Amino acid sequence: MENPKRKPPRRKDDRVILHFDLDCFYAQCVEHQQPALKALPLGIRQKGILATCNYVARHRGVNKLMTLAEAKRLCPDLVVVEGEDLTPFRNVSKQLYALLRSYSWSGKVERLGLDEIYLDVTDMVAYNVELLNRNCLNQSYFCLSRADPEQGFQYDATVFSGCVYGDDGAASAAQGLHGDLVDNALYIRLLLASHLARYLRLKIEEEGYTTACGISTNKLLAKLVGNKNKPRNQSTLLGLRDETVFSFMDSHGLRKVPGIGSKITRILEGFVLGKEMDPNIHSMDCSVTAGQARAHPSIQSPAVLDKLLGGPGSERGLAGKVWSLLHGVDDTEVKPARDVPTQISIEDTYRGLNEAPEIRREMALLSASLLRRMHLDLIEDDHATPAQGHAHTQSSMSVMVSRRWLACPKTVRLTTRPYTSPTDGKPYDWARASRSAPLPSYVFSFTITSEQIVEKLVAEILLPLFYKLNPSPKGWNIGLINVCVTNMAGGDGGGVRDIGAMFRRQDDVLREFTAYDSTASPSPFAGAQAERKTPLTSESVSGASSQGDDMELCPLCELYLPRFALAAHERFHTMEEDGS
Ligand code: TTP
Ligand code: MG
Repeated sequence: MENPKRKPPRRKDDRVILHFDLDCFYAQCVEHQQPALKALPLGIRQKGILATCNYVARHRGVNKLMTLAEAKRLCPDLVVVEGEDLTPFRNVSKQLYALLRSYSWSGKVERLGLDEIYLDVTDMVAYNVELLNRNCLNQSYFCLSRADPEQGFQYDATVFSGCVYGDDGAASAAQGLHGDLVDNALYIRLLLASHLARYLRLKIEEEGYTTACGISTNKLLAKLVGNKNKPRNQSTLLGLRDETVFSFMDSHGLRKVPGIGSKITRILEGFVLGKEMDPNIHSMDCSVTAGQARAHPSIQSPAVLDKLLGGPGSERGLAGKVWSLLHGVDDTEVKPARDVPTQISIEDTYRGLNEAPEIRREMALLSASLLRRMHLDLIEDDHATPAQGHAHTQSSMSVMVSRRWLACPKTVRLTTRPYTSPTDGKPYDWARASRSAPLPSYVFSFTITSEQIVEKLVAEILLPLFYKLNPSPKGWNIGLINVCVTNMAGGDGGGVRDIGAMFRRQDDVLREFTAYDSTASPSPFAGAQAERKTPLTSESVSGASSQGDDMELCPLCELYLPRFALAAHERFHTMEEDGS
């Protein structure tokens, strides 16, 4: 029974949200290239851990983020493929994002990391509810285009597609026994959405990839319910009553609720269990459920939560947000699709670089990767007669291909920090500092080679920035270098027509930024779309097994990982934040 004193936050159910999550994403990308691997246990390696593994391997006890040594012990015939270069994964991610986007009417299509996509399909579902013929539900037609009634698919509206989760007659709904529910507007909307989800999943399968999908009325619930049946399946949360949604939320471990991080988990766990939590126990192992926190007799309102979670430096409105999440309430919008990222960055970590030639070499490697990323994300190929003013054209057979920059970053920023060992007791981002400069226009040239661009960029821009950041002639002990391009021009869809003019204007207005020290930043990745380029050397791999206890805490999710694997893992978080 609900405590009569507590007033649950109001949940809005007027939207329909789909959440797609590609199955064992990196592994699927590799299998797509080499189909023979589908039948074998397959792991994708980044440094000494598995970024992911396919479901054949999972059935053999192998898991995501397992060390390679442990995975091999469990599954000696595991096929291991290198996954350091994210380019093929990014390409597939872009391809599938574009596919789903092409079906959206509202343009609300948001990427989370490389393999998750939210779609707000409220408008498409509402339109098709209007088209329903209640006398002939089993021969319904879902219209995918308002302009072209022939674009669509047939479906049986007497039954949900896929799994149905919840206790509002979910079992009967799954078998097509609607009863009176057929007159319930939310029920019908979710039912139609389940068919749309299936259709879209099949379209993704036509491209060669399988997904899990969650269907609900907000992002939180859609993501959580999608996890219920993986891989290659879908689940609808049929939450017609508050109690259904509460009991669904209650069953999740606190730390499994997106938006409830390790710090909040620890505080709530301590409060619910009435004891100080051991900071050495991992928050992922928290035994307290969302339900225990929600139903705790002393947690009656956001005001109580505020006393627990508030305090100096805490996020504004945090208690209200957590209170809402515990009740399955999440009003955040699915963000409209964006053609270009706001910034692109690439970084690597080192065990203390001290020599100028190594700094120059690493900067060249990072710059080359950055340039490749810029080409991938910011250049568009037009397979048509090129318009006047395009920077470069080339003819291939009779087809003219013109390339153009969709957007041009105007600023380059260099960030470094010294190497610290886990035993130093220094925070992860200790003494991280940055300097920026205008990005020179030759970076966008199609006429000089990438190697030439990289060489000029390092010599003329990055090294001078480096020496400003690290003026002492020796003892740099560099632990991280990050190169970032930002301040995008032309990302509004129109592209950049005249790069020369843009840079002439830019030279007039841009001056070099001053250095700043971002040690106070709570997250090393705040707002960045950083990619860690972690070249795998044989030393670092063989070092993996010998490092034994050299474990480090991920500052974001508090997973303990081998130190050598942390960079690859953090890169994953960065993508999660920015949908790179
Ligand atoms: P996930 O969606 O967490 O995993 P997955 O798609 O491999 O498996 P599932 O079927 O359970 O959804 O992450 C997506 C990709 O991100 C994954 O294929 C590999 C990569 N990744 C990392 O690089 N580092 C990490 O720490 C994690 C968790 C994932
Ligand atoms: Mg996935």
